[in-house]
Amino acid sequence: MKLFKYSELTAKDIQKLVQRNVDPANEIRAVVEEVIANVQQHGDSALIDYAQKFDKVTLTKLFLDKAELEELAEAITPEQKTALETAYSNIYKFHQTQLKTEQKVETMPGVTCWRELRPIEKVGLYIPGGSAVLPSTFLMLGIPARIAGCHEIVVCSPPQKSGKVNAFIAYVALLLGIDKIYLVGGSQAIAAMAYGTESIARVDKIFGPGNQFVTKAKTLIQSTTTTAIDMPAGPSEVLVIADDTAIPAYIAADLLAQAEHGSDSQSVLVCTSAAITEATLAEIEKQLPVLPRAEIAGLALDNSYIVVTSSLAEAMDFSNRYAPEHLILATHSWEQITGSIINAGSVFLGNLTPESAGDYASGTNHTLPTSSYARAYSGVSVDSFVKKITFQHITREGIQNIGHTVEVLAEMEGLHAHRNAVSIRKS
Ligand code: HSO
Ligand code: ZN
Repeated sequence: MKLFKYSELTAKDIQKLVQRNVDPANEIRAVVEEVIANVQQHGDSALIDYAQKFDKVTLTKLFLDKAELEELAEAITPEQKTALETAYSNIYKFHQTQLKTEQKVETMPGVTCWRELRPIEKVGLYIPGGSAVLPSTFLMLGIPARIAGCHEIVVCSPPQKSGKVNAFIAYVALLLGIDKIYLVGGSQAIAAMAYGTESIARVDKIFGPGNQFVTKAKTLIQSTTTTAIDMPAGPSEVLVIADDTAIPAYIAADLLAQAEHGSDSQSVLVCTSAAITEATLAEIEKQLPVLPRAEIAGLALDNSYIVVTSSLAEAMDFSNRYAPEHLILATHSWEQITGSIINAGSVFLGNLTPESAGDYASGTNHTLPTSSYARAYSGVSVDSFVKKITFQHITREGIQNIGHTVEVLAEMEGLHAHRNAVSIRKS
């Protein structure tokens, strides 16, 4: 990991450090555009061809049904079952409180306005299955979709070598009451859910992380269809702020947990203590080589860095500029600095709160804005699966109260039909 001193960094250096995932794109874009066009033209048969080409499996049908999912789920151990169920229950509990009814507001006597939630009718969930299969992502997307009450939940996940999904994905489908999974991965899955094919329904909004091809497809279909997406997603990242009350072995473990996601992941340490920094580097040397994904994690660390600051305030300043997907405050003083967080996807407080807890089971969602999108985006929640529709009702008293104001404003804009729509009701 490269090491920088905050005091020696110019504004330009900082700008460079916090910049990531600059779209290398045109090659990826060309490939993805071709896939999208092909799926649009040839539907299911293109999907079967891509399963052969990219996933190296021959599919006789594009989906697994409930009986097949039940059979696959039998391979799961009681311990694994309990872990998935505990995660399910915590994530459900946390997300359920997000479904709030808002108060009606009487803005003037007789003029009442309010908002009501309605689920997005058809949603598409993309569950990645490349270098790591992520049943936890299925929980993180499926639970809020269920709580929101979405009518149709289309799930796509790439077929494994067996031509199926693994037992954990199958079990999560059953927990969620989802009885069909389409065996489609990559940008072709996004195209299928955005345009629809003979067997896959077009959806209103697509959710889920994925590789660069999936991400590119999500951004492309956004401008060519009326299907929305959850957020633009880049490689995963963590920023750890640490002081001399942090524990180097824990910091190293957190940085490595992030790094093992992919060689393009980024782990950043911003530390007020040179001694803790040094000890963390030594811990990384110790913990890295024994990881099964050491090679991937090592590559990610090459793309990662440490910034040494002279105070927690400076560290937070850097973090706010970076706008991390995950922010860990490895300090006893976390309560004093949470108020100064401006940009972050999800925050982990104190030495005993690892990101892994939130990745899997504490209750918060792990689908979060990356690549500094945390400046403007929130993570996935029940809100992401609903629309908020505004309503208003005006009484006879209300139209008298608001009428003149609207008439004057309509006059200002020279829109007389607007004025008349009020005047005609007032008299
Ligand atoms: N850290 C990832 C989520 C994840 N981690 C899934 C393990 N499995 C993005 O927040
Ligand atoms: Zn993770």
